[in-house]
Amino acid sequence: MKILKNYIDGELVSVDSHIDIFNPAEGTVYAKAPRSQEREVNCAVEAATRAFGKWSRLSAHERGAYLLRIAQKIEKYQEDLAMAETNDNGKPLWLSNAVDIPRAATNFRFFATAIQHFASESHSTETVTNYTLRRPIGVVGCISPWNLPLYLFTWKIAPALAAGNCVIAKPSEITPVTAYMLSEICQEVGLPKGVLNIVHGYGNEVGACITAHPQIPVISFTGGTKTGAQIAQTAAPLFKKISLELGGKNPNIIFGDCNFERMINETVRSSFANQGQICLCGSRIFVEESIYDKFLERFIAKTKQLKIGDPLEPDTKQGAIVSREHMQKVLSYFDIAKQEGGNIVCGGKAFRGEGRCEKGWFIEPTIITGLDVNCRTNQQEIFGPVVTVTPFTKEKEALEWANCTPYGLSATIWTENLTRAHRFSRDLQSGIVWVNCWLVRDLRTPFGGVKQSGVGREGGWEALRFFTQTKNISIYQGE
Ligand code: TXE
Repeated sequence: MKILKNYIDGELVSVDSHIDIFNPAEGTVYAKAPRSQEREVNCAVEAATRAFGKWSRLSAHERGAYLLRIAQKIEKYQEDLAMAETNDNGKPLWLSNAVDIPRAATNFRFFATAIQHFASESHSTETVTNYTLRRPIGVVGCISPWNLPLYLFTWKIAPALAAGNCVIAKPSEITPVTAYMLSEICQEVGLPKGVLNIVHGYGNEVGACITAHPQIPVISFTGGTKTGAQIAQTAAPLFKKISLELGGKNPNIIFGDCNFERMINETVRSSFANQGQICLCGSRIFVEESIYDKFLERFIAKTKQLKIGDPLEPDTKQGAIVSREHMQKVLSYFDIAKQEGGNIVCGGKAFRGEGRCEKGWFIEPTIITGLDVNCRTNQQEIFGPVVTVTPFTKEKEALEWANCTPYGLSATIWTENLTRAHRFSRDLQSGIVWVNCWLVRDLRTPFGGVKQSGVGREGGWEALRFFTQTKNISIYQGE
């Protein structure tokens, strides 16, 4: 059994108490992660504080060189990392190979080079020149979830390090293995000790300690909205800088004039990719009445073709759900939807795997119709392979329904009408809008949500601004 360790002050360190790590496709324990406490967080903060002086004074080029070496090693160990991600999370191996691990390497590569082009402003008058410094802040906390484990973990760590900070990072206790492998990679590339510290453990133990720690003035968090609210509550009186990337209940609005074939293929993906466990999945589908019947028929037929089961099989489209608890949460919504008057027209139950996957946690991709837009199923984040489909007749109605949840992370629109696409994009209450596409991610663009989907933006310059402190210097130069 693999026993993971913390990565503190450049060393891999054991603790006495452990958390069971499950392979969700088998439903069995296959690794153990440290159940760290305040003591480990304190050691990590001390190490990071010691490392900060030297690390923050390295040139952008020197820091970038370390990050590029990490990127190269992630690429070198791509196969092992992808296998580990799949065993930990349940996602299909081809998906880990195609998306999660390459993107983790790209995160390091992107910010290693971005920092070398990062500049600050200068504002001059005849008599005074202002210039603005953007300084590294110190020790920052990065807390990430289980749905895209190494991908989201490195999406925070890379810009934080590039900007010259030292990091205390906590991966999800549900999927910690690739974070552990990243600590081995950091040792291999000789990242100076204390620059990155990875402390494993439960959210309400290690996560809460990181959030409350007086020497961690910055917290970057991705996870559930409830947890985000707790973090904000702890961080606010300590005046910490926070970035919260939280839940979503994203609309997918389909007009009759769309490119149908392209839309239907992408809608299957935006509904069920990663078993629907992506904060950007379009879980509320609104379809113009004129194509509603045709859409539903094709959508159900295509969804039924998705092969569920062993994530290691190359033709599996739907792997396992990340944990038993999460599977039960998702399944509970099927009863809720029925009570709310919904019709389950596809899926709606757990799926039994075969062979080694007999005891795994699988759910059939599920489509529900006939629900009111304000019911729980349409308002709460389910975060599984579940979508609702609702017909609309007027554009105004579609917009109102798209905006009628407490969330506002992303939205997708399908139309060939350019003016409508612009008008809708402007009026949708969300941080990200995709028109005739989904999950196109350019790392230079700002990423984040409005309303209860979060605070702050990640990506590109936004991330580098977040992880730096501005200071304006005003110099009088004579009349
Ligand atoms: O997330 P949590 P969970 C949503 C999704 C899911 C729900 C709960 O709806 O069903 O959130 O998932 C750490 N202080 N998303 O329970 O608890 C925790 O250890 C500090 C949406 O996994 O928010 C983990 O590292 N940290 C989402 C991270 O926070 C705490 C992705 C996320 O865990 C903490 C995942 C605390 N008090 C779930 N409590 C998205 N939008 O991408 C927990 N953590």
